[in-house]
Amino acid sequence: MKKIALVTGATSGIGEACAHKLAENGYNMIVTGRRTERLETIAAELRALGVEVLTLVFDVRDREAATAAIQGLPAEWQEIDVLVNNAGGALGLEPEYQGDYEDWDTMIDTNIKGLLTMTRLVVPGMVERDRGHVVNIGSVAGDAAYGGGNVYCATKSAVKALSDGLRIDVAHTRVRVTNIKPGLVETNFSVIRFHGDKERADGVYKGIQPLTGKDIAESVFYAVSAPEHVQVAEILILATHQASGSVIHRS
Ligand code: NDP
Ligand code: 8X3
Repeated sequence: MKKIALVTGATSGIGEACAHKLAENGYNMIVTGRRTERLETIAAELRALGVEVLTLVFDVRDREAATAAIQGLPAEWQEIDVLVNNAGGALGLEPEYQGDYEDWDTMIDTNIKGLLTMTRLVVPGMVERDRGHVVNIGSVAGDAAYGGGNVYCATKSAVKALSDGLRIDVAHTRVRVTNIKPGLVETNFSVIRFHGDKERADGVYKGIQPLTGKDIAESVFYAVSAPEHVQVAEILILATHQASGSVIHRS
């Protein structure tokens, strides 16, 4: 029987690449996001790889919708083997004393509370079955703050704490927990961070070859496909010429 993976935020960037990588390796896929049409396009691409695909359209901040989606899964989709908590992003790069309240709420509600909701909904089944893998997409931003990163960095520090906490809480089971911490990855991330300012977003990746969603999907799959007795706890993956969240050498 094929294994089942659920990727949140599979409509773009890292999540989309993870969905492809897992499908290429034979996982039946549950892909989620808020954009129905985009999700259907991706589902068709994944089906062409020979796997079954279920799309779930909901906002991870909407706990009721998330609960209805997961509790309403058809019987044959309920035994999720891999949960990739990827949905998230950054909004703004203002100093902490000038940040936007709404941006803060969106980041906290998505990156922390949305990830927690998905974990709370999916992991009990993994514990009961004594198997499963939770991959949280954290960030180098969770290791140390950088200028203007304040609240985003705090949410990714929280992802580290929640990954470590979950790993402790499931240590009596065969469930594994991995925190993937990417550096600069060229996706829609910066366009969203700068509220649609494409030129400013492009500037983030100037003078350095950034990572791609595919690069991150490779490390997700490395962790997921490790032998059963191996738990890859964390992977920090940076672009060459990037030394940390704030040290980037550009040419
Ligand atoms: P993208 O903007 O390309 O993708 C973000 C994905 O998250 C989309 O599929 C989007 O789907 C989904 N999403 C966002 N908010 C919600 C929500 N409220 N409910 C459901 N889905 C949501 O960015 P990335 O691929 O770069 O980001 C993916 C993850 O990787 C994020 O957690 C980000 O913090 C993290 N990351 C990114 C890095 C980078 O440099 N790009 C580096 C380190 C970590 P939709 O719009 O359809 O809802
Ligand atoms: C995304 C990477 O360094 O732009 O988490 O915050 S960074």
